[in-house]
Amino acid sequence: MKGLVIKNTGSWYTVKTDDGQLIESKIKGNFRLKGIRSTNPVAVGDHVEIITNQEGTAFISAIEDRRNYIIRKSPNLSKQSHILAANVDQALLVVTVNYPQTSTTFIDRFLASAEAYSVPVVLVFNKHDLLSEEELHYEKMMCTLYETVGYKCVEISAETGEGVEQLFPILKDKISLLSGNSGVGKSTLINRLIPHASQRTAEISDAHNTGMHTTTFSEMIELPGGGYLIDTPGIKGFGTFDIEKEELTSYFKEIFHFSKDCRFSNCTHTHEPGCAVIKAVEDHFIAASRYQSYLSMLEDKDENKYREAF
Ligand SMILES: Nc1nc2c(ncn2[C@@H]2O[C@H](COP(=O)(O)OP(=O)(O)OP(=O)(O)O)[C@@H](O)[C@H]2O)c(=O)[nH]1
Ligand SMILES: [Mg+2]
Ligand SMILES: [Zn+2]
Repeated sequence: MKGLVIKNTGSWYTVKTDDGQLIESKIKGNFRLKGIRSTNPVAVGDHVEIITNQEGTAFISAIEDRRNYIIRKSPNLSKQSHILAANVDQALLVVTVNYPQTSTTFIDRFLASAEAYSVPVVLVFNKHDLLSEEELHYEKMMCTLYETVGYKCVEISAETGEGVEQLFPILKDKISLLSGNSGVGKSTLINRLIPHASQRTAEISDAHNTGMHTTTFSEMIELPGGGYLIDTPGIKGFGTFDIEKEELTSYFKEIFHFSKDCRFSNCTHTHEPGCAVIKAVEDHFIAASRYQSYLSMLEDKDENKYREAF
């Protein structure tokens, strides 16, 4: 039987079969994936083949080739990685101008790594209801900046439901990864989109203006209008450790655009004469915050800190 892995808790995988059954499955003992050294060879979003047994559970016997997958390096085992999700159509990055404040560096690093994985990103500005006039103005400016670069932005309040309907056509029939710092309202948004999901949400801690991690396993949640949302614990971005320094330019869309006019083809846009990127920053065609994020990623590479970027 064929199915889609929609949940992973420890060694158990919940597989939704093509005829709509949910079957708890395990990986066969000797099951290995070619070329990937991972702590979990199967991930949510994988299309698998299963063999059922008398107890009503099943073994996963084969896995279909992935269109893409998102990995995170295991914190302990340096050579191994953890697959967070496979076959992702897009990522929804939930950000907040305040409560807690999401930094532009965080957003830009996430966007750059998503570019590296060819995963389109939609920026979801949440907690609209909490913002002051000034913060709303800042939110608008951020939206304009990122729309100009080429990312779709929506402004919502997951708590009140304001603006959430803009997400329906975006999410329809797609597998969407939900990301964002802890406390920005990912679980609240899921509850809003899927009334019966009953995601646990956390009270934000006033003292630090940050939330607590309350989501502890990978799960795909089926949307009433078709499609799935993946709410994965603690994703701060994609695994970026295999981005080459020379490639970094191409992961910042507007920097890449201007870099074609740099005098040197291997220009790093830091000090070179005739650099069209630096000129574009000076002329305000490229936002200073974006350029700073680019420089900070480049610096991490220099110091070989890149592996810990997220
Ligand atoms: N006022 C307001 N509060 C919100 C909104 N969205 C979420 N919250 C609150 O913010 C807090 C954190 O929300 P969660 O949904 O738990 O955040 P999360 O992103 O799932 O956090 P983690 O699971 O830790 O990653 C909760 O107290 C929510 O009620 C919003 O749009 N407006
Ligand atoms: Mg949560
Ligand atoms: Zn340059």
